[in-house]
Amino acid sequence: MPVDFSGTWNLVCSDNFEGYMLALGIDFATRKIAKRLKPQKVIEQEGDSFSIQTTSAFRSYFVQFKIGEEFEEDNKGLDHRKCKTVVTWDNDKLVCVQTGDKKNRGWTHWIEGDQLYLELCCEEQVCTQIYKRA
Ligand code: VLP
Repeated sequence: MPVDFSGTWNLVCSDNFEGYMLALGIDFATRKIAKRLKPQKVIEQEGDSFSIQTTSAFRSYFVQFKIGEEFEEDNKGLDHRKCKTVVTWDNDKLVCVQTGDKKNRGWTHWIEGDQLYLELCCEEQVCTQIYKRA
């Protein structure tokens, strides 16, 4: 049985989100707002099908995918760059690779205890976030 990421998760801490946003070319005014946000994630996992809704007071983002199936991601409301995206399992970690204009772009989710981890990468920057169940 794979890990079940399903549930509602609230951000409790975030490290180097600023560096990640800079690597994505997010402008100063947007970064200033975005760094104060405490997003909530609602993850639905059914077999190999996932949806992740990230909601904040400022912007929200929705993505859905099947493990191993490449799709076109629009990153609407984020940096708006289109990527060829694929998500796979690495043991109990969910690993997303976002191929496009930015090198080394992607994210990894895993669970430790009752906490959901998210590592966001872009170029040389790594942002680590921790979420707790709502
Ligand atoms: C853009 C970069 C902040 C900052 C401006 C808007 C959405 C894994 C994955 C599923 C993500 C989240 C990426 C956040 C990039 C912000 C608006 C913040 C709220 O999540 O769970 O999409 O990639």
